[in-house]
Amino acid sequence: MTQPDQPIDEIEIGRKFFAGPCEFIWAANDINSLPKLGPPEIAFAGRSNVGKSSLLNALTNRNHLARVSNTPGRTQQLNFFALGAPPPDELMRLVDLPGYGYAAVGKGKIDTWTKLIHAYMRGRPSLARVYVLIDGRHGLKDTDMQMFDLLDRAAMSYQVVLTKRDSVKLAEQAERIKSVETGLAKRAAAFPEVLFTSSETGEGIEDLRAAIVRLMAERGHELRPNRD
Ligand SMILES: Nc1nc2c(ncn2[C@@H]2O[C@H](COP(=O)(O)OP(=O)(O)O)[C@@H](O)[C@H]2O)c(=O)[nH]1
Ligand SMILES: [Mg+2]
Repeated sequence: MTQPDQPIDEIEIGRKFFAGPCEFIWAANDINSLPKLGPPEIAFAGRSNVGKSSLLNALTNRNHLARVSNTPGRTQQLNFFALGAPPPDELMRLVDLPGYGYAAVGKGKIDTWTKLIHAYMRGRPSLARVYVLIDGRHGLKDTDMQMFDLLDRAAMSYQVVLTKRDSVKLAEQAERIKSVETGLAKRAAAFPEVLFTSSETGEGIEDLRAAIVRLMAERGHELRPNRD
């Protein structure tokens, strides 16, 4: 007999769900080329090189779902992935947002980026939450604050995930989480709890999956592809 309110159950549901079907379905270059509305969407944002592609791969247990690159600032599209069942019956979508804060793309491109992300967040009722990734080695940067401003303005629910935990000394990890939580304290749309993950070791990945399972359940959307 499972107990739906136990975190252990969410971790198990998350493990099964993210091991299930997952495929790339759509790339949008602008706000007019989004895919038709479907199941809930979870979007991932972060500065270029923060480890977003690596985290999407770790989350979904795939090696090449999202391209891991050493060349920041390349992807300027919104990439959509269908999970839980083959499309059009997918239970949830992941959305890989273009990276921000890469100076070399220039101001014109940054404005285009901001407009696109803002329009997507404002006009997408199926968007359940944005995960904002922050490099755990460096903590918050000005461009992250600008991202939070954008999310707060759009009244878009968001949660911070610190990345590259394997590269941060154990003694510094709690401090890093605390300083980010302090930075989020007065932000209306921010989820108060900060996660710390490593795509290299898998630390924190099951907590992120569980957080997504819980969020979906709160919206009345159970992620239970295989009941056994
Ligand atoms: N040590 C460590 N390096 C990571 C981790 N995640 C990503 N990286 C490295 O960070 C760089 C950027 O990763 P990528 O996933 O392409 O970042 P993106 O630009 O945000 O998509 C690559 O060299 C990755 O190998 C992690 O959890 N630990
Ligand atoms: Mg990437």
